[in-house]
Amino acid sequence: MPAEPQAARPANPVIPGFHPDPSVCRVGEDYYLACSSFEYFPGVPVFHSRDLVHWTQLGNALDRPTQLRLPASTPSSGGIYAPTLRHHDGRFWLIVTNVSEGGGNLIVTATDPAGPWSEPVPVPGVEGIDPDLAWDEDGTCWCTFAGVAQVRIDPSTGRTYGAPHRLWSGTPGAKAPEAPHLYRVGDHWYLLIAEGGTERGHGVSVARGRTPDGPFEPCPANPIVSHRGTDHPVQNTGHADLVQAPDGSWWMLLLGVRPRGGTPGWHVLGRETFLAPVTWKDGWPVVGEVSLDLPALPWPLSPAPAEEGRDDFDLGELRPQWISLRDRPAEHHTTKERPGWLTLRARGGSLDEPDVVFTGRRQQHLSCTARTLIDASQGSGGLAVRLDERHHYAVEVSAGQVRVVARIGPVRTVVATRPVPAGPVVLRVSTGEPSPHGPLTGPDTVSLGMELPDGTFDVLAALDGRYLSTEVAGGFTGRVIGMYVTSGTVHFDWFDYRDEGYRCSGFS
Ligand code: 6LW
Repeated sequence: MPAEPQAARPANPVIPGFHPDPSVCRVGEDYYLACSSFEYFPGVPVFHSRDLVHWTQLGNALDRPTQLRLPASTPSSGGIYAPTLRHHDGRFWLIVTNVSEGGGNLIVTATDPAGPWSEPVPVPGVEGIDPDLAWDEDGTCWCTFAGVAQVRIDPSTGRTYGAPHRLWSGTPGAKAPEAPHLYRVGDHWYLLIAEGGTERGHGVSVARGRTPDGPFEPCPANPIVSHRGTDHPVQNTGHADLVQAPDGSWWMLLLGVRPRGGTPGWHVLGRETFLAPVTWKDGWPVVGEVSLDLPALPWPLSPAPAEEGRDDFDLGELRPQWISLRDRPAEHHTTKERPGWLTLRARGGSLDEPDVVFTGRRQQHLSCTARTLIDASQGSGGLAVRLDERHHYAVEVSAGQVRVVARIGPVRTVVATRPVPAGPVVLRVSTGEPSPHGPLTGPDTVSLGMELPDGTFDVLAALDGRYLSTEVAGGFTGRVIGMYVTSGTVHFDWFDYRDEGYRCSGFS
């Protein structure tokens, strides 16, 4: 058994793990936040907080096949990009892009952000990613999107009026002006954007104007956020949204990554959501440090939500943290067939294929342990650390054997095998610090194996974690640890995930 976890000290990132492109709004004392979800189903996790630090996932805005169909052609890092979440006229409005075949921009609404969310309203007149919705005093709604361009919209029908017009392309020479959000603050409209690309050059810039459709003058201090060219442990800072607290203070939620190891630094958890303080000077927002420590908060923190480390699959439904690849039909993923167990039934082959049946949770801590009790007497399957189809490590049970399989780019290999006696077995993966190796040190080590009857971890393989990092695999997601089936039917009695408590040691 792993050691009991220590109580986690609240810190940045406030929503760790692959939770990028945060969009936030406040209603009274309550904050709500939504993120991107790419090729996973359900899509668009929605969170609630009372203090901007502790966030609890309420659900997912796109949780029915009628709202989200991701065809098998959806590549990893395709699917659902960058939502904007707003509250207007007694309803929550969420606009988001589905970049997969037959997708496009769409709007869903809800009176309760925990759901149900409406069927999607398509927005064919907006062809860019990262759409934003903002209403002016007359009730006119403006949809602003990457580029940066804007068009007037009726968000209840998705109809747009006229052709989109270009608003601002950000700092001359900076690539990818995107992620616009438009706000009225005092006498000005502020257009906040990300630029420089979502990698190490990422940043946040701002412009202001007297009307929501421009013209806009850029802030002389742009970029107002960027860690480009620094050795700060939080990198790629950008794609931000602003929110004002009930006490009048302003805050930014934005994405950042935590690279580790030698050069060039590898981040393995995807892009995570950080909190930073905002003040105003001469009519411009000034952003405090985006760091691994929490900013000083002018209010007491609410109690930390209970950690849902262990799932016994006895709720009848899967908790909202569970995500599956592209869809989750009941014939292939169910907790009803064998109550108290998650049953996965194969429809495709290995983890290398897009139609593999896989259900997992985001790896949210730099160092963690995940365990599951598997009954593979009627099939083959296991426990995987997945970045995408081409980058994953797994410990798998099949025909009386347990084996560790590694897929790195075009190469797939069985790293180790062991006979196992008949009956259920506990599979285990854990991530920890790598052994120091100067500039060649990786971000972490991923150990995979099974538990012996006395609970000790029989490590079949300990593999360099860099191959399950964004810097190697590319893309927009992060690691997901989960259960999968490659043939027949496999049952999982429970899944247990623990933070092992390491903090970021930075990169060089
Ligand atoms: C998103 C863009 C970005 O649409 O990455 O970091 C893209 N910013 O704004 C995918 O998350």
